[in-house]
Amino acid sequence: MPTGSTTLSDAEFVVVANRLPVDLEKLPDGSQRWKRSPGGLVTALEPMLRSREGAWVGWPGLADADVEPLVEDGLQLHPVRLSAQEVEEYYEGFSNGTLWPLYHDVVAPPMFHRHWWQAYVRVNERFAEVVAGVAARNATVWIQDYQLQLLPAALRRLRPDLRIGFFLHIPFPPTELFMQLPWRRRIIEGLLGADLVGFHTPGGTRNFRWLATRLTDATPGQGRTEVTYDGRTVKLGAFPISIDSAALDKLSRTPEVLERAKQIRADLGDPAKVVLGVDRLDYTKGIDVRLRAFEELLSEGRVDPEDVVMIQLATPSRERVEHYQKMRNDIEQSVGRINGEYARVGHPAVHYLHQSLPREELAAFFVAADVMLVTPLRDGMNLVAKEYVACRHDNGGALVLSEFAGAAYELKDAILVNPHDTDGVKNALHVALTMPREDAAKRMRALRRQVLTHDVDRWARSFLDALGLPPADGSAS
Ligand code: ADQ
Repeated sequence: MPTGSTTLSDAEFVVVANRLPVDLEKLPDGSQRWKRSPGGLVTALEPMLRSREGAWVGWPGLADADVEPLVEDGLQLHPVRLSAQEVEEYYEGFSNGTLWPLYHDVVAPPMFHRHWWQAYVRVNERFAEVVAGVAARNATVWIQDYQLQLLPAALRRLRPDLRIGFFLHIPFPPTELFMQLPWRRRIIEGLLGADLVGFHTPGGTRNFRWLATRLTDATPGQGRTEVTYDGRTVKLGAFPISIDSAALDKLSRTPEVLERAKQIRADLGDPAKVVLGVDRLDYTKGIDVRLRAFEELLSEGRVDPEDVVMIQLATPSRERVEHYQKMRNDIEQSVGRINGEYARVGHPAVHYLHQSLPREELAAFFVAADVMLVTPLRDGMNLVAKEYVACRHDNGGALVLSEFAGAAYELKDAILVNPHDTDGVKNALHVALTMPREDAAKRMRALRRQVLTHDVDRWARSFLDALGLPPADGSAS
């Protein structure tokens, strides 16, 4: 797949993420090939990277793989090598077994292991070396997410000339929780190596500012959006991420998607109402919360399984981590129990697909669903909520959204719920199922105004503007 349309050279703009935008795959015959892994971040940043002949630094997704840097459609890709043990300790361990649960309100107990931390330090330093070798003098580097929180400072030590931005895609936790981390000061110092640290919400910014001034020598700067540290100004800010709203809106209007949506409803037996959940299979997403709410509504007779069908689509995720295996079993058991009680042959009450679906298919499900249930216990943003809204060009459908998703700050016209309050979730689902069409359409119109005017491109631009990156056609830094 890679094509050599340009050659490798020092890059003026570098994106760094745990993963490259392409995955290296091992085929049964032992050979390797690249596979595109299109995500929102890639879509948002690709045009910007290409217009600046930028570079992307990340792990190719396969342990112990020695791969040379390559150029793909004008985009330089620089792989960082991770050993199988580092994948286990830095990625599955410290990133997903310590930081992920800690930053998501300790929904699952975080594990603190010194050897995981040491691997995290080592891998962050390796990333710093690779980036330092790729970035041109005075280049701009944009670091993504919780796997790389030590990278800003590590990189600054090697390359003080660089302009460094950092964006956290998950929540930055309340101080009481963050203080549990044995290496708390090191993480804050790592982040303070950046010129700009961005979060999804003002709450994340506040938590970080408080901790920075308590745990390090940082002092509050002018206003609430900066601190002074090590003789430099570190800017802080909320930059709520979004989706390519216009593209999804357009996709959802195509005859193929509209036809497929009809077919999905027909396959379900043309029920009066379709309720949908779409998530990466993760314990933070509250899939159990919505199954419980649905089950209780059925058992109380407030919802009739002849009229209402629920679909849960779940992308497989982190399948090697024990907590995820257990959660998958629990969810599948709940689905089995609900169907055992309320289904009839050929007519399940809950349809559950543990599969990753293509974009077009996902859009068809969004178009087909009368109620979208997004009930995470904690979520940095939650793009699914925005994707559903972008697909409802008919102003139909209703969004039930957790207050604990970053998206709730912007999507105020959703039916907001506290996912810890089962009765509240049940009532919200019931309200969504029975809301008069005009009331639902009024809410959806307001939601669409928000999502269509605040897309992922605007997110990336506002972050890079705050970082001081001039537009591609302006003078380079
Ligand atoms: P995630 O935790 O992965 O992202 P989310 O923002 O909801 O969560 O994005 C999931 C993506 O996967 C969506 O684009 C969705 O359409 C897609 N997806 C889910 N199930 C799917 C399926 N079965 N088939 C195909 N696609 C599926 C992290 C943070 C979020 C934050 C994002 C971006 O946890 O809070 O919003 O990063 O910053």
